[in-house]
Amino acid sequence: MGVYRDIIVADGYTVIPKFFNNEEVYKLQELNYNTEPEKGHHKELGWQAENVYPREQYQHYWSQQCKEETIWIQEKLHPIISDMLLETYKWFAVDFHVANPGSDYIHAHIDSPYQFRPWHDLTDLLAVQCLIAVDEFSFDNGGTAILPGSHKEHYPLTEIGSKKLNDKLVEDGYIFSAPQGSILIYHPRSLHSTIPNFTTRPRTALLMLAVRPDIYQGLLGYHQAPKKKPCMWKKEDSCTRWPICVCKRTKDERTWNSAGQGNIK
Ligand SMILES: O=C(O)CCC(=O)C(=O)O
Ligand SMILES: [Fe+2]
Repeated sequence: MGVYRDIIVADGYTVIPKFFNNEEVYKLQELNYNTEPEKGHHKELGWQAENVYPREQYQHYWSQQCKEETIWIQEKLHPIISDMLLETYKWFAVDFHVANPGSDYIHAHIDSPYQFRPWHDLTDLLAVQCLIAVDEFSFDNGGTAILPGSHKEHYPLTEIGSKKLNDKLVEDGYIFSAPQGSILIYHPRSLHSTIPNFTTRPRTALLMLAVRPDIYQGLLGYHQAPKKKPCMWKKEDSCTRWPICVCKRTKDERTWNSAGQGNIK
C-alpha cells in the first residue's frame, strides 16, 4: 500500500511502459478517431474556444470530454490511482490532446488543481494526472517534457509559459519517449509541456485527471468559467491569453488557468 504514492510524492512522476496491449491501443486510437476537437489553436485563426474545425486544421487541440467511454481504462488504472490517492478519488476530466505535424507549441505549466490560486501553494497530493501515449511518443513528435523535482518548487503564476520556464524545461526536462500504450503518471504540480512535433503524423495523448473527492466541487467552479468574453485586459495591453489570462491583474479569479489554453504565441 502506498508504493506508487511514495514514488509520485518523492519523484513527481513515473512511467509504465506498454501498460496497454496492442488490442487496447487500437481501442484508444479508435476512440480518438471518434472524438471531435473541442478547443485549440487553429493554424490560421489562432485560439478557438467556441467553433470546431476539422482536426487537421489545428496546430494542437483538446478533444471533447470522454469520461463515459473510458470506463474500461479507469478500471484498469484503479489499483494504481487508488494507491496514489489513498483509496478515494473521482475522475475529473478525460480528453485527448493532439499535437499535429508542424506544431511548435511549448507552454511550461502545472495542471489542475494547482494551476488555480486556492491550490497553487499547496504541495499535498490532491490529484494525479495520467498521460497515455496513444501513438508512440518521441523527442521528434512532441513527447511530453517534465521537469524532475519541480513538483516541490513554487513557480509564480505570472511566470507560467514564460520563455524562462519553457527554456528551463526543454534544457533540463525528462522527455517522455515511449512506445504506444505507455503511460506517464505525474504529480500535477510538476512543470511540464508538450514539445514541438517535427514529424508528419499527429501525436496523441489521452489525459486523465483523478482528484481527491473533497476538491471536486471547488475545482469544477474554476473549470466552468465563462468561455466567451475576451480577456478584460485585451484593450489595455493586447493580452492574447483569454480565456486563461494568468496575469495577476485578472479581477475574476475564476479565469486563472495556466494550461496554455488560449495562449496565442
Ligand atoms: O499533451 C501533452 O503532451 C501534455 C498536455 C498537457 O500538459 C495539458 O493538456 O495540460
Ligand atoms: Fe498539463
